[in-house]
Amino acid sequence: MLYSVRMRAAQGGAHAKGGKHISGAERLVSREVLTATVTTMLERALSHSRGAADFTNLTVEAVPVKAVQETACLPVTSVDVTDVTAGRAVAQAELIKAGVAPGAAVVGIEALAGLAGSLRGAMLADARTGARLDASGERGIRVSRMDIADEQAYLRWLNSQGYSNIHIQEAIVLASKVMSAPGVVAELCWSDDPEYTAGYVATPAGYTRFTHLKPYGSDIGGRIFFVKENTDLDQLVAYLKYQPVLIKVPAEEVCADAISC
Ligand code: PML
Ligand code: MG
Repeated sequence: MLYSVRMRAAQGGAHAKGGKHISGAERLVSREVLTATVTTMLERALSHSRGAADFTNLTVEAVPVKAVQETACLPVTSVDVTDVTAGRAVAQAELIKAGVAPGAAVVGIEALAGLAGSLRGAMLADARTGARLDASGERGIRVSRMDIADEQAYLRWLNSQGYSNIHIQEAIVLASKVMSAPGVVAELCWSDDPEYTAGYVATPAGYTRFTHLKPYGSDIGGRIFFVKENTDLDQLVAYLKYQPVLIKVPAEEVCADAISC
């Protein structure tokens, strides 16, 4: 048995009562690490750079191992850009390369940039027009029930590429699940953490990070998933929310030196 652990935290009351979204997290873990996972999530909600939560919802749900699908982790590339304008221009080009229509890429970037507050989940948009497809409003569609299959191997794999922060760790897992979903062409995301300016475009071919997609100090972030025409939206949303998925990193190189491996 595995356990889906989900946290969402807000300040000024519960999300449904107008509280400001502070933090959210998702894990899919074994019984051995369940208690520690819950504690870490609670601590995170209480000491977040977006503010201390006064409402935290923690859900723990058993998931039978036979229900879990596996999918490959996306390869990661980082692109240094000088500022937000340059970052958004290259992100737009990456979306178009993945099959998002040029106009739809512009509409999607504007939709994220025009948010009045952070989305807890993601917007779904038509990859031909950029028009929003879901009716989840300010909540967005929350991708849930996913984790990395082997955390230590994942951290080694990330570290070997110079990546160590929690934003990257979590975002690659989420994006890898999203790219395994039926009908998704690409994802655009930038962080809601005011101290974190990076964001990314994910496509089925990989996860490309841009060092500036949002101005420093802004606490408005979110995600938008561009979806192919004729996609069954109910099926897609059910997959994103409910299908348990574990992400597998590439097998490690065999290494003679056990210490550095
Ligand atoms: C978030 O955690 O708020 C989203 C993070 C997006 C960017 C992660 C990265 O640096 O690749
Ligand atoms: Mg965040």
